[in-house]
Amino acid sequence: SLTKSDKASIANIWSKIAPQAEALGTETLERLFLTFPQTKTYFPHFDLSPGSDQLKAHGSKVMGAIGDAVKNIDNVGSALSKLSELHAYNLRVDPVNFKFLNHCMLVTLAVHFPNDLTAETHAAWDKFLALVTAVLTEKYR
Ligand code: ZNH
Repeated sequence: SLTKSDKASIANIWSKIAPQAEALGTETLERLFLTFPQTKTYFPHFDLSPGSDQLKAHGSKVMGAIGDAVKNIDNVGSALSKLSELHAYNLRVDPVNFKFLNHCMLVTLAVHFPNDLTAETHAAWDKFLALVTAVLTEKYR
């Protein structure tokens, strides 16, 4: 689970993401679709060309949910419970894809905040994304 210092570094990195959440969310998705093209099958209704309006809107939503999780770090389960239902019952995203998304988000953060992504911060953010994933995939059956 997250230590006090994990939570502090997660909040610190989030304060740097927040002003450019849409751009970083969009870059995360661009990396996801390029590196793990099978993830595109969930978005047949989207224009997935880099920088498309739909990609930006979705990047912004995904980062927004990450922000909600950061702000409710001791209660991510209830903060994201609606989203958890959506992913389990409606979207039925294979949980393996969350690992791919988390990886692409970490790469994006490392590229934009190289000085902040120490080994410790990296580990903290990785644990945090695993927690978000656990919440978003817990209702699957
Ligand atoms: Zn998801 C949707 C978040 C993962 C797929 N998402 C969504 C949304 C959000 C999210 C916020 C919106 C909702 C509403 O609108 O209400 N996700 C998220 C997060 C994560 C995720 C946070 C992690 C971390 N997803 C995911 C994955 C996938 C997905 C991995 C696959 C690949 N999502 C999805 C889809 C959708 C969503 C398909 C729908 C879209 C539209 O719009 O249509």
